[in-house]
Amino acid sequence: MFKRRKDAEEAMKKAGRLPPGQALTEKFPVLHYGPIPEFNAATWDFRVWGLVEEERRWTWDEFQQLPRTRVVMDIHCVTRWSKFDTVWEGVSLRTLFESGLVRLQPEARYLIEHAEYGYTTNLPLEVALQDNFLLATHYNGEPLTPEHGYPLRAVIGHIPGRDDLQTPYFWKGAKWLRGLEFTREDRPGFWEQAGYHNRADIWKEERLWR
Ligand SMILES: Nc1nc2c(c(=O)[nH]1)N[C@H]1C(S)=C(S)[C@@H](COP(=O)(O)O)O[C@H]1N2
Ligand SMILES: [Mo]
Repeated sequence: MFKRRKDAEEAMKKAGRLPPGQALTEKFPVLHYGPIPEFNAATWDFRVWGLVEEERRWTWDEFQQLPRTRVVMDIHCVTRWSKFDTVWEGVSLRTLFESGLVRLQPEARYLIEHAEYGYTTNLPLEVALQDNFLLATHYNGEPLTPEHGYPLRAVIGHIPGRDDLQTPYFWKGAKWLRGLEFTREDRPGFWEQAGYHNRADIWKEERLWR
């Protein structure tokens, strides 16, 4: 078992997919601050506000109708575990713009993800628009489990071969996501304020801010 994990890790390292200081895991660790929220389909909503032409509010039923995307990526947690070839399905932010469902004001430069209990995390707009950022409802073909963010979470990871894309650590994907805010100025989120790196590039090991 240990040997198999080590062999898989070595293969990923050879393939250039293991960022410095990371170790391969075959499990799916759970990491967050605070309790796991309850989900109520009747009261849940998803809001888009800030520097948008019109604010949006979708119910759970309406959110299901949005165009869907599937992305396979490697996820890298700042606590040094990496999980490879994870499969996510949900709604891509870029699709929301391209389909005209959300229209940004020209000054918008940052995305603030808002989750239950006031958790936030921030990304530059150009990163949130990449193919490796998804608003995910499903993991490996199944709805998210409560501890991994059911019913909706943001996900950011590395798409193998797409070294043109920026990849931050996994905390930049908020679980139990409830809304997106677009801003002109950057605004460090929960872990960023706690001392984690604002950009968090996995290849440069941008773990802590200082
Ligand atoms: N709402 C919320 N989302 C969160 C967090 C949190 O504390 N609250 N923690 C982040 C951190 S630090 C990590 S590493 C990932 C872990 O996701 P996982 O539990 O699915 O592995 O979720 C991120 N999303
Ligand atoms: Mo984390």
